[in-house]
Amino acid sequence: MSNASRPQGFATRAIHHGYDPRDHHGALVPPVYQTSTFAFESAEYGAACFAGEEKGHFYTRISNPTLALLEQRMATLEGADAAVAFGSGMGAITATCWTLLQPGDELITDTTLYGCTHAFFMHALQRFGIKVTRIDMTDPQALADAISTQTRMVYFESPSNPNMRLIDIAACSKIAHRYDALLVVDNTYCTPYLQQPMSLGADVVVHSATKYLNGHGDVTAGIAVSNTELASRIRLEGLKDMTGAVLSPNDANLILRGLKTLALRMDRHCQNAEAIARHLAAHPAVAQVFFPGLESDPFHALACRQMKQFGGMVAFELKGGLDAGRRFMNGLELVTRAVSLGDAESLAQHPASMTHSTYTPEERAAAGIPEGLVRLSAGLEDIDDLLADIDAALSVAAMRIAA
Ligand code: 7XF
Repeated sequence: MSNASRPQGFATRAIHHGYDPRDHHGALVPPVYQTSTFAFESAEYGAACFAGEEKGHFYTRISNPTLALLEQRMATLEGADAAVAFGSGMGAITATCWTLLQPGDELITDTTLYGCTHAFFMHALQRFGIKVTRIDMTDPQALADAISTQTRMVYFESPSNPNMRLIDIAACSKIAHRYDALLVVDNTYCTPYLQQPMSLGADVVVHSATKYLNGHGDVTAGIAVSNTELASRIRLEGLKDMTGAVLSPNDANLILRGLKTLALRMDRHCQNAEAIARHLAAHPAVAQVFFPGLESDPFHALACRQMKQFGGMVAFELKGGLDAGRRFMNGLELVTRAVSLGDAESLAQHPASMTHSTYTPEERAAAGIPEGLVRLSAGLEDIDDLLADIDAALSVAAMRIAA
């Protein structure tokens, strides 16, 4: 096979895809087109751009060469034709839903979602006449029972934020497509390095690129990946007219930089998370660990089928519940108390009072999010330092239980 026709691997495409230095004065790193608007060579050319007859860039809210490079790279990494970049994950999610749903449609979703996605579905979409049905999608039969011709979209995260439930993407896509509903999967926790939902039948994959894709905690961004027709609609309706949630070219450049090390970073995130999960599972102060890499986890078999590795996120509950969880968090010195995830720094947060405070306590209970749950994003530090910090915080939490 010639070099040109040989398919390139994930890491190679994450570094090179869509860019040739020969087209840019030999610059190794793609230039950043930090511009809001673009000069038209004639009035007629400008009019043709607006009419969609010319493919040129004309305003950054619609397209920009730096954003286009990020979009091409994410499309190839997810195994899709096209992508649309956004200024946040919520920008990508809201623009996708506003574009693809209309009043009278039904959206079926899992009981567990990131808190603001949950709030958007329950409080915004419902206000505009879209019926939102929440079911336990870890059982695909529940989707088969709930779906109808009114259902236009099936939406879930796998693993879910924060309680690490896994959903069978291939099984749900078959059920959704029987009813011509679109399947949208939030792949933030996995990134395409660990899981490629398009290959399992998803129609749209959304991301908070704020997390692993950027990986350095200095950008908010989002991306929606799909076929060309859906991407064009999401760009021209959801991005251009409905949300205006455009990404800054400088921030797109930082994500392009982050993608170059995505494969390396994910390997280390996954190794550290697994070591932390096993350590917690063996600790007497810990009541329950949520991590699909543990053989005892109810989602272990599906994780082995659906994910390349088990991810960088761990959630757990201490025997002393909420109070012990708070003491644990306050006892941490190396692990940072912060929301967000996927950064070099390990982060710990309390879903019930932070990322998932948009749920009512009843909704959290129904979703299987314990009030005392602590969520850890395993960073890239030396594992011995992380385990020492976690152990010290666990003894702070346990000592007070004993007292
Ligand atoms: O708009 P953002 O870039 O913050 O992304 C929203 C989002 C979408 N999907 C998932 C699975 C997410 O986790 C997020 C953001 N989650 C952060 C967290 O859970 O820590 C947000 C902090 S409040």
